[in-house]
Amino acid sequence: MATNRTFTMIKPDAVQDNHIGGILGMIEAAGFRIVELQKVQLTPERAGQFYEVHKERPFYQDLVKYMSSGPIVAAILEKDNAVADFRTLIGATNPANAEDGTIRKKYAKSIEANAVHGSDSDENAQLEGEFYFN
Ligand code: YYY
Ligand code: MG
Repeated sequence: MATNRTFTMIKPDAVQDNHIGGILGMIEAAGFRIVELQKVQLTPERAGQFYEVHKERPFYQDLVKYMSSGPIVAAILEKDNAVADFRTLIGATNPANAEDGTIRKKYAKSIEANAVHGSDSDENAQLEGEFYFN
């Protein structure tokens, strides 16, 4: 059964560029309820821990530096089929491949500064939510 919750972060560039409201607006307009919400600055250590699954990937060090470069907004979202529907709403990792109407198409600047995170499974949604909210 699909979970009814997922986890997201609005990444540093999008926060810096005043897109918190625009992105949360798209999320609510798509039928998600914001269950938890927090603006927070990650240390490099915390960012590294969050993305630990990618630590062998070539982009890991840059990603950790980027994600700790300014405040982010973390949120838990609720909707039927939340994980899959949210991945559809955010669009492809590389904004060059993101479809019209997606958050990344509208707000992402690059494959790294791609505006938002979205959990990729029910299990990760649970773990990532717990990383920020008890
Ligand atoms: O889940 P998603 O964010 O769409 O992509 P992942 O493959 O999980 O990668 C996590 C994060 O890493 C991505 O949002 C940007 C960054 N990244 C990158 O900087 N360069 C890549 N070639 C792939 C991913
Ligand atoms: Mg991912």
